Amino acid sequence: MSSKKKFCETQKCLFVILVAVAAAIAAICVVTLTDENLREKRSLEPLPWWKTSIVYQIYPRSFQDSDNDGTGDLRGIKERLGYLSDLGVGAVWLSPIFLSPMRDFGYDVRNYTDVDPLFGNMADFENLISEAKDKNLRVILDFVPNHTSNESEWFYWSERGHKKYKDYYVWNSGIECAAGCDDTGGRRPPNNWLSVFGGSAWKWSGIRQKFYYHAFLDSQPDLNLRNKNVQTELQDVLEFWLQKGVDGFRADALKFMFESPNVTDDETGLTDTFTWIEADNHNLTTNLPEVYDILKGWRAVLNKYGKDKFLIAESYGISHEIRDKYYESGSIPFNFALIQYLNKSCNALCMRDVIQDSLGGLNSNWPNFVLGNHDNSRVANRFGPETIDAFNMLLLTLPGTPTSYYGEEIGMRDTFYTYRETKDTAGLNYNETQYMEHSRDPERSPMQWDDGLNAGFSNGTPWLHVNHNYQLINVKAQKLADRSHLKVYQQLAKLRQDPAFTHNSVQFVNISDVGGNDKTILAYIRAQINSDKYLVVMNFGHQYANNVDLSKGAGSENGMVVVNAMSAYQKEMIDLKSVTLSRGQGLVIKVM
Ligand SMILES: [Ca+2]
Ligand SMILES: [Ca+2]
Repeated sequence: MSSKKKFCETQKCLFVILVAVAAAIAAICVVTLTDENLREKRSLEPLPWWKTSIVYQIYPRSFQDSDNDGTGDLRGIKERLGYLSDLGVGAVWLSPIFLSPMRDFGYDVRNYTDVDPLFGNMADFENLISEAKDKNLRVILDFVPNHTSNESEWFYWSERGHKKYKDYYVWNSGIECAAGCDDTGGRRPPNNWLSVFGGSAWKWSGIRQKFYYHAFLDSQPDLNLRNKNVQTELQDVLEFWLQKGVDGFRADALKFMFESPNVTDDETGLTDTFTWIEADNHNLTTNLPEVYDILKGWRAVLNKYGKDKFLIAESYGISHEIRDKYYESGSIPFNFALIQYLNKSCNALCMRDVIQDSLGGLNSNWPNFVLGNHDNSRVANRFGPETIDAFNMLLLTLPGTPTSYYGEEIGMRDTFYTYRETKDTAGLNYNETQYMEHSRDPERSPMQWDDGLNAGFSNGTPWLHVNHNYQLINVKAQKLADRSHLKVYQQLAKLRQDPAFTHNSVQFVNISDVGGNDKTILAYIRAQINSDKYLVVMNFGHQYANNVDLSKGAGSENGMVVVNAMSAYQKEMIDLKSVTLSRGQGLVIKVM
């Protein structure tokens, strides 16, 4: 329009303004209410399952062996679904179960739509899904889109220049080399890009007479995600499993999806010792923005099967800006802050900063927290066994979706394996004095079910031996005990169904304001409108915390302990003006 109208001449316009003013007043009221009552407006809409469920990660090799070949399998998992249901988790995420030569234990997929015989067959998978549905458990699969195994049929044909497959991977002729390149056709890699596992990311193929790019092992060639056919193939994989009834996917290694098309550019500042989980400056090989369109495409596929399908993205070392783009593209980026930034020297104040930073700027985006996984030492080893309950309490009472790693509910420990016993390539890439720093076997030891042979994991010889502590630490013993890590976990899982916990905000209690030590005590309130109000308090210090006054933060002098990681106070009224906590003790208190 060329001519400007005078500001608001019509009745319709006045009406719009009135509505806008009313809406603004209403918004101010809601904000005030939130500030005053530490509570959020509750939606009447039922929440999607992933907002109310704990996700439980199973490492299938190590969970339950059903046929005594020493390796966990799908039938084994199916046998234990009752346990998971009793535990109170809502979803299980299975690390890869697809056909694989297992150089990287399934993260090297030979065929995305086949179950590896080690884990069973398709009928076993279908039975598992069906049984999980009966028990109201969701199943999430691992999706490895960045690379396949070099034994994949796609790679076989790509290496041979087949018309359809020749551009399925990232091939390059490299640069002519004056000397010392006899094994690589007289050529050298096109640039200095490094593999995550060390050394050049380019591997010469004598068959194709070209180099191929591999961000990880050289047996894991990167797919060429710029190829539309590859994009379609991956979407077809998602559809295949969605049709089988899965509830979502955990997408692996997304920051590596795209590489710069300008392969003659070197990356600057590379060293052999960089770590890929840090927010580093690999601008040519990580975090390229093309990944967002791929994610949007996957989200569209998932939505065809229901809006509540879950898509969580592995996302080590990304900025908040990139995190938000993952959200915008229809996925939830895994939040690894509790893994990356918490350590023994991170006190309660530091933990609070880490949590607040994670929640910072999320707005309506749904938070999530992860405390452990198949790539990191167990909680008992990272922070000390006396803190197991407090850490499970933290994970299960923070806002958002928690992901628990198998065995953490009973406080399993890392297991020592000699160099000869080591199976993980990441460890075997190093020598006998260095392997322990790199091997991920210790956190992958078999689940400890009971005090019988091999902890009830297998009647055969386990692929990794069980931890020697299994007679003390096992599910059966913890079920029988009056109080155990397992029982604390169960109580927390049940409690977090309460509306006080199923929203995305948290109010920290300022301990130093009331003369307490905020380097020792971490405390926060969880509540929303019309819900009960809970105070969560944990002692992460190295000694007793005596007579901490939590009444001001809680807005009351009285509370009732509903979960207690130690023996005192259980189901008892408590004077919030004087709370005493031993090292590692955590309490959830219903404020009265
Ligand atoms: Ca087996
Ligand atoms: Ca890639």
